[in-house]
Amino acid sequence: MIILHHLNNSRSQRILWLLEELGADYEVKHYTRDAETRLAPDALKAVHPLGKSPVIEDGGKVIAESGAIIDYLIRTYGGGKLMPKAGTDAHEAYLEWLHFGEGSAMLPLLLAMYVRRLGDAGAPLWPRIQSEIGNHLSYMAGALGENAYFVGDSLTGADIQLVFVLEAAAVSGALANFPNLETYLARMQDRTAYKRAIEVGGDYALGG
Ligand SMILES: N[C@@H](CCC(=O)N[C@@H](CS)C(=O)NCC(=O)O)C(=O)O
Repeated sequence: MIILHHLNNSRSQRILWLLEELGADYEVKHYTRDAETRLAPDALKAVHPLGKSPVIEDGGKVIAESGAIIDYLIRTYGGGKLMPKAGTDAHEAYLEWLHFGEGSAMLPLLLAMYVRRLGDAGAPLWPRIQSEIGNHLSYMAGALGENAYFVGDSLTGADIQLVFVLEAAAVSGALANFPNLETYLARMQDRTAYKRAIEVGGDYALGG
């Protein structure tokens, strides 16, 4: 049985959504952020040395990093669904988006979250942070265009990885200039599996 170590209000919501899309059998172990520091409890370090979420356990394997978890779960339990066939151009695009979500897009969004706490001291950093957020969102908006999904004509793991990025961007109002991303996000959040995952995960301030 797959075990998901789930932290409230976190990227782990991606994995819950994916497990619901897959219709997989899974168990959730819930962890709650410290009310003041917003950090994960130490108990997560007993599962994986980084002490972050998401982490899954499956058949003796412990896997961290949402992109790696999405890739593993889809390859193992997807039965050909939720990713393009390996060896195709679409599969290369799929992998690129999976990595882009955490490797590029999240960095300026996280910087924004931290630099905001610096008040005036952070002022010199804002132009670069904002231009990078805009750069990533314009790239995503241009690639998505009027398509329903980021890759191909059905949901893939890339959409699951990227929706969290859009949710994080929406918090600061950064999506307002990108109506196609807003429409796409609302459509993804309206999926039955997404909504079921919210019920299972509990407290999730980023969703809708
Ligand atoms: N790149 C990792 C990031 C993991 C991560 O930073 N998770 C956050 C939650 S969104 C976390 O566990 N933070 C709590 C802490 O650092 O104490 C992934 O995509 O899984």
